This record gives sequence, C-alpha cells and structure tokens, in this order.
Amino acid sequence: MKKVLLLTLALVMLVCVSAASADVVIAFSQIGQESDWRTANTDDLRNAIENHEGWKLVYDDAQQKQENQIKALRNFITQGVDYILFTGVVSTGWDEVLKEVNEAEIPLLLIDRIPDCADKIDYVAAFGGDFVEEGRRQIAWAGEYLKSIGKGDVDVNIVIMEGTTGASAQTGRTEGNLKALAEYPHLKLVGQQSGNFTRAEGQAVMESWLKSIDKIDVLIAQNDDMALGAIDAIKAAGKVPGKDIIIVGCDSVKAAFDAIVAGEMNCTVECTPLYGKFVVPTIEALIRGEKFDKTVVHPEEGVFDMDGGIDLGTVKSIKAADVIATRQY
Ligand code: GYE
Repeated sequence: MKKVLLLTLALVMLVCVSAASADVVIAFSQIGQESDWRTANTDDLRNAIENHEGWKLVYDDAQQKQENQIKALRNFITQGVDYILFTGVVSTGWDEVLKEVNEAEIPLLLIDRIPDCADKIDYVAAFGGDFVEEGRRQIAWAGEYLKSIGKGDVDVNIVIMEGTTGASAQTGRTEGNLKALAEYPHLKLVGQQSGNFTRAEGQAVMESWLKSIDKIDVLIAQNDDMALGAIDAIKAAGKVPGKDIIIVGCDSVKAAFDAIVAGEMNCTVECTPLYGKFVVPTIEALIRGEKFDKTVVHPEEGVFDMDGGIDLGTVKSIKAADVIATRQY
C-alpha cells in the first residue's frame, strides 16, 4: 500500500515538474525577406524569443504571399501554439483567418503592418509604425530643406516610389506623402509607381523614370532599399545622387546612414524594426495575467539627414554622421 502511494506521489510530482517546465510556444508569421528592415525585424524578434528562458519560437516566412500566411496561421492553430505574432503582407483579407485564431483562443499580437480588420477582431497588444506620419515627414523634409537652401519658391519635380501595393506601410505612407504635398505647391508630382520595397525593383523603376521624365529633382522612396537601388540607377545614368537628385528614404537602416554620410542620399525617415523590446515584456506580462488596452502603440522615431536641424513640426532632423555609431540596425 505504502509503495503504491509513494509511486503515485512520484508520478504526480513528475507531471507537475514537466508541466512547469513546458515551453511557451510563440509562433511568428513573417511576410518575407524583401528589405534590410525586414531582416533586422526577423533577427531582432528571433533573438529576443529564442534567447528567452522557457520560450520556443515557431517561425514561418511567407515569401510575400498572403495565401502562405493564411496557411501558416492555420498550422499554428492546429499545433496549439501559445501566442501568435502577426504582420500582414497586405492590409485586407484577414478577417476570416484571424477570427479562427480568436475562436482557438490563442492570444494574438499584431506588429508592424496592422490589418484593416483590427477593429473587428480580438488582439492582446499591437505595435506598429505610424506610416501616415512617416509619409508626411518625407515630404515635409524635402519642402523644408528646399526652403533652407533658398529654393522654397522654385518649382521642383518630385517622384514618389511606393512600397508593396496594398501593404499598410504603402497605403499609409502614400496618404501622408500626398496630404503633405498639398502644403508645398512648388513640389510638382511627376511620377508615382511601386518599387515593391526591394532594391532591384527600386533600381528598375528609377531607370525607367530617368528615360521617360525630363527632369527629376527629388525622389521620395517609401523605403531605404528602393532608394539605394535608385542610387545605382542614377549613377549609371551619369547623374550625381544626393546632388542632382535629392533622395529621401524611409526606415533608417545602416546602408542608408552610410549613403547619407557618403553624400549620396539626403535623408531617411525612421521606422524601427526592433519590436523585441516591446513584445518580450508584453508576453511576460500576459503570462502573469495582465491585460492591455486594444490600441496600436507607435514607437518614437527620428529623422536623419546630412546636416541636421530641419524642423518638421513633430520632430527636428538629426545629422546622421553624429549618431551613426549608435545605430542598431
Ligand atoms: O518600411 C520596408 C519593409 O512594413 C514597415 O516593410 C515595414 C516596411 C518597411 O519591407 O522596408
């Protein structure tokens, strides 16, 4: 009898110990690998989760395809993961699958590109860039910079290279770009096309613009990768990037800082990919049973350029060379 009791006790203890040490499984549906921003975002979240004691990451790269993301989310449900991190390649078409996530009662954390249906679904926390404000800052920087060099009253031809069509980072930045253009009537929009957030497509679009548009004074690229691709096209056409054509990017990746310090790019509006420092404490708090408001938190972000000091209302630009050594991505 005593033996049976001891054995039962040992068994109960074993079950308890293994339950206590079971991993917390966090699944992450990532969009793809289109840009330096995306690489930094993946690495940051990967390190933050994988280096956390007792946490396990299930990672899926959707290669820019919405159907792959939908498949990944359904797999996460079948696997019974504990938390889901999600960013959507485009902003629409997620209602059904995210409702399934809700029905499975898996806490959902939205990061980066927040889907349009966010109001209609449950999520436990959300962190993403303020894309409309980023787009506004890009145009305001160009307009204010031109004023600062005495060209505020001169008509200037501007082209807008957009990100992946239908991505919230594209729709938001385009909205911000176009709204701000109305404040600067001397900036004349002469081209507007998608470069799909990649270096190669940025280069190709710039090449075709340089052939078809007589005079381009300013390039607004909705991410740095496209700006860097465009710089190659501008050089190949025998023009000087950063001088003949003013170039404003977005993200503030290392390669853009290098280009600004080298004098080949003028400005980059920051959009941070470093969400690990938000996601980790949030999941820790959720595990403790804390709850958060249903709001999208925007990280604080800067604007970096060749000389600094351009006043954009909400921020003043910072000279890139002064802070390049402190940059993390
Ligand atoms: O700006 C771009 C990336 O969604 C904020 O996606 C992100 C954007 C970023 O490919 O470089």
